[in-house]
Amino acid sequence: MARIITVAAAQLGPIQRSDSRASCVARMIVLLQEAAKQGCDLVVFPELALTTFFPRWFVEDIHDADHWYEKSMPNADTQPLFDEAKRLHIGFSLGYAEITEHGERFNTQILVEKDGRTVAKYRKVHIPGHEKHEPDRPFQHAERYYFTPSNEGFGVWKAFGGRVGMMICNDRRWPETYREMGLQGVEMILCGYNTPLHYVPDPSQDALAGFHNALVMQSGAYQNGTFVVGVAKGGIEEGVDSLADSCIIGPSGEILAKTETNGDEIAVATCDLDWCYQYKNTLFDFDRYRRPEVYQRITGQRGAIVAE
Ligand code: CDT
Repeated sequence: MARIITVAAAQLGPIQRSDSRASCVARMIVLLQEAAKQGCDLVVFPELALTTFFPRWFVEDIHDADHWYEKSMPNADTQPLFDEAKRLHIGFSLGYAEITEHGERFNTQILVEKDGRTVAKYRKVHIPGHEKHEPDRPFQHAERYYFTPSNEGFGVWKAFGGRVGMMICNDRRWPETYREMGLQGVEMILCGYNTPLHYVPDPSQDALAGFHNALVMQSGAYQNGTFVVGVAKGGIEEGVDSLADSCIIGPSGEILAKTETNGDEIAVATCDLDWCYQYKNTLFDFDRYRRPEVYQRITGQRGAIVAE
C-alpha cells in the first residue's frame, strides 16, 4: 500500500519582541486550518516559533532571558494549538526554546501525531554563533550563550506511517546530520530555521544565503534518499532581515514546493515515501557501496588536521 504524507511547510513571518506567545499560536492555528483544507497530514513550523529570535540580544545575567524559554510543552499558551490540531486530526512539528527542570537550555523541536501525542523530541546539536557579547556587531547571534548543544544526536521515529527525523537550522549545513538519519532509514526530515540574510563574519556570503540554503538541503535529501522539509521564520524581525525560501524537497533532490513570500504562508506537497527507495536501493545503497572502514576521520577528529 502506498505510504503518502501530505506535508505543509508552515512558514512564519517575523515575530517581534513584544508579540505574545498567544498571538504566535493564533497565527499558527490559521496556517494549520489552511493546511487542513488542503488535506495535509503534517504541518511543520519554524525554529523558535513561539518567540522572536532572542539570541540577537545579549543579557549579562542569563536568568534575565528565562522568560523566552518553555518550562513544559504543551503549556497554557500552546494548548490551543494542540487542541486545534487534534480536532483537525493533523500532526505538527514545532520549534521552541526549552528549559529543563535542571536548568539546561536547549533549542528544541517536537513532533506531534494526529491524535495529539507528542511522539518525538529533538534538541539542536550544532549550535552556531558566539558565546560572548560582541558589541561591535550590528546584532548578536549568541546562540552558544543561550543553548547547550545536545549530546543526544539525531533520532528517527516511526510516525505518520513512515520514518521521520528532525534537525534545526544550522544542523542542515552539516552532511553528518543527514547521514546519521540516513543510516536509520529516514524518509522525511523536518527542519525549522532562522537565517539572518546578513552573515556578520563574512558579508560576501550574504547574497548566497538562498543558494546555500537550497544547496545543503537538496544535496542532503538526494544523498540519503529522503524528503526534507525546510521551514523559515522569514522577513524583518526587530530590524534583522531573515531568509524565507521554505521548501519541500524530494529524494531526487528536486524542490517540490516553495513559499513565495517572506510572511505567514504554507507550501504543500504530497509525498510518496516509497519514492525514497528509488535512491536508497540504487545509487545510495549504503550497505552495498559505503566504506565506513576508510571514513575514520569523520568521527575520530573534529577540526581538520591539515596535510603537510
Ligand atoms: N538559527 C541558526 O542556526 N542560524 C544559523 C545562522 C548562522 S550565522 C551565525 C544558520 O545556519 O542559518
